[in-house]
Amino acid sequence: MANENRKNEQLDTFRVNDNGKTLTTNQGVKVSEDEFSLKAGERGPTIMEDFHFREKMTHFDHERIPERIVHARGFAAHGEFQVYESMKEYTKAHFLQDPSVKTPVFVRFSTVAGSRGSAETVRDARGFATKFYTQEGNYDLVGNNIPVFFIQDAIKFPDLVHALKPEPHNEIPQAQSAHDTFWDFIANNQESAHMVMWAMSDRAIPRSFRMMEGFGVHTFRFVNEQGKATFVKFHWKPLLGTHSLVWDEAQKIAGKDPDFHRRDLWESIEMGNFPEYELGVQLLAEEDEFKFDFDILDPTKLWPEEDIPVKIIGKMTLNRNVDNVFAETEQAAFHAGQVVPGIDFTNDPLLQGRLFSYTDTQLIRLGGPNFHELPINRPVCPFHNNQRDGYGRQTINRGQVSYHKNSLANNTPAPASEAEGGYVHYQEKIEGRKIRSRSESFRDFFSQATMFWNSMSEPEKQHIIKAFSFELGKVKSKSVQQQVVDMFANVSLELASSFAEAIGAAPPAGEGSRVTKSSPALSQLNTVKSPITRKAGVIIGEGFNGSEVLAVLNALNSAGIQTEVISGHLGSIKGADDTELEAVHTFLTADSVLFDALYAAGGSAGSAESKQQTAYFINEAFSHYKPLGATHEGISWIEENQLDNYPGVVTGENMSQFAEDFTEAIAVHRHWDRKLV
Ligand code: HDD
Repeated sequence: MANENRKNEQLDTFRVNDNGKTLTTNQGVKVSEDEFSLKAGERGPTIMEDFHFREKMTHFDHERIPERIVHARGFAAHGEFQVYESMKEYTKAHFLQDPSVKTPVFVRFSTVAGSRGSAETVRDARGFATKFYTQEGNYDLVGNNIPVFFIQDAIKFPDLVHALKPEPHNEIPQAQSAHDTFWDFIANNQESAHMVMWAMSDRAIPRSFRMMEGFGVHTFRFVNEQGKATFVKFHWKPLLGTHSLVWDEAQKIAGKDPDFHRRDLWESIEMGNFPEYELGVQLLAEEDEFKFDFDILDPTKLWPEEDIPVKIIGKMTLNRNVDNVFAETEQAAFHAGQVVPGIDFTNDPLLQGRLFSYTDTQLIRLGGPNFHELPINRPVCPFHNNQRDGYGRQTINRGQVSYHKNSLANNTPAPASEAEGGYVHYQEKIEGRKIRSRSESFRDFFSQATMFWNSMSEPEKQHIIKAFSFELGKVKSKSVQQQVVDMFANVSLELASSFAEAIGAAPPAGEGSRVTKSSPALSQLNTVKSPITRKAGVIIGEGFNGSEVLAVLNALNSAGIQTEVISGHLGSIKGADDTELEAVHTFLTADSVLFDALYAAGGSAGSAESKQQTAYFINEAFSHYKPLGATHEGISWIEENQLDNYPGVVTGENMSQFAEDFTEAIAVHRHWDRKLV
């Protein structure tokens, strides 16, 4: 049976609309006055018996809860998941059996380092946490947009996070890794090399939550009805492709619109442009566990897609925004250990530690053991056990019995056998001594970091060099800088020498890497290119060529491109033929960094200030390698700035041809072959 609406139906029982209602206290007593506290005389002191004042103030005083220790800044949406074909051969997980079953999902995207109010376009990994409300209970796939992690053992997680977060003596810098303690940690924990390469790449500055991949990171297990296990790695692949900002742009957006990513997600869903991601799995037979030159339990390693292909097995569509960010997004409690029958863990020492940490953190963050009763966290299937009481308990468990085994309630609630759907842990044979150490098979810290470097296109390599140069340029300790230079010589001499020079460090001491392997799937140059949902700013002045510009806008809109008009003032801008376009931005309220492309549509160039602003907008967009289009008087705006004749700069006299060429240029995303002078 499809359960597509179950979560929504369940949430509906908790939804309240206060609009048009009478104001009451939390006890339901109607309130007669909400502006003045009860006083002894008009100019006298407030009186204790003012229960409305006391309740209102007490509630307010307690409105904040601790933010997440990591991933504090996040945004979420509801949706649904459907498998394309039954995965019965590999897993008995119910939600992966039947293509007609729609499983409700809730996905929270996040940055890692920043506080709850920090900017969203910072250089950082992005969290990609999915809660599947399956008929067999909640399954959480708590992943990132980077397929590997900084450390191999969870016991180092507090150290990593302490080093990454603002430094404790002055709480600087916010939401950034560009400081001494982070890089000191990296240089002294060299297993981090591979993830650092990703973090310094374009992956760490995504264009949109809708345009980034997601990864479960760890190796998990699928288990089928026959009890046979298969190793599995999970991937989310965005249908719009994987695209990034450029660093200068990302930093500017952080100031111009710190909510850039949530606004993008919110608006896309409101407009019906539902973000879609395909679920992919890499499958590995148990007998092949030791066939690789890395340990498949090591979370600093990925499985190259060219060696172990990603099998696409289903699709997730995010189609509904939350009603209330605190109630849903903030109170959502994800846990890497929340699995359903058919999905099991491996001995990855990072995963094992996560299995403890997530429940523990919710206890402090959500104030006690009943966080599973919060509407967003409730499973859509029934749940029964002997757990009782605790802060904020909502369930009214009836009856006398709250223990197992019992006779007074016929020994219920009773455990289910495996055949009845009871979760039975995979019976892996384990032998070993208790020992605090790391397997030798986890020792190679650099080969895959080099593979990542080898897989990058030239512009991507340049971005990585610049990112290292920026980050280490902010580090004050010369010793730390040098340690990092020497460390990354193990990845690539070219890389380490380039940023050593940029930061004034000594050339690297190492010999470089002999690894020649590359994995084309890692380069974003090979991603899906699409104009759909891209945002083009249309710079326009009074007296523009109405019918022709409208024809261009219509053609762009039909290709899926959103257009928003920017002009010297808000409101109606009149064309020469009395056509009107609504300017929704001025040069003051918008900025080129907030658009994927600019179209200089002509009309009067306006005041000297407007002319200057137009030049600023198009030059900035150009320097961020963005597509520029121009028709009519707009062509001269481009020419005056000597930006014509560059790749991705499209000018045209024939409107339909122009619209077609400009759409193509927008689909390319960024024109790296535009050599900047
Ligand atoms: Fe974690 C939150 C992803 C390692 C401990 N983690 C958190 C979130 C994501 C991840 C997406 C935010 C969930 C949400 O939106 O509410 N974490 C990862 C990935 C990891 C990883 C992909 C490595 C593969 N995490 C990791 C380790 C530990 C933690 C090794 C500790 C042993 N993570 C936490 C946490 C958080 C968390 C402290 C903070 C808030 C929360 O759990 O609910 O428990």
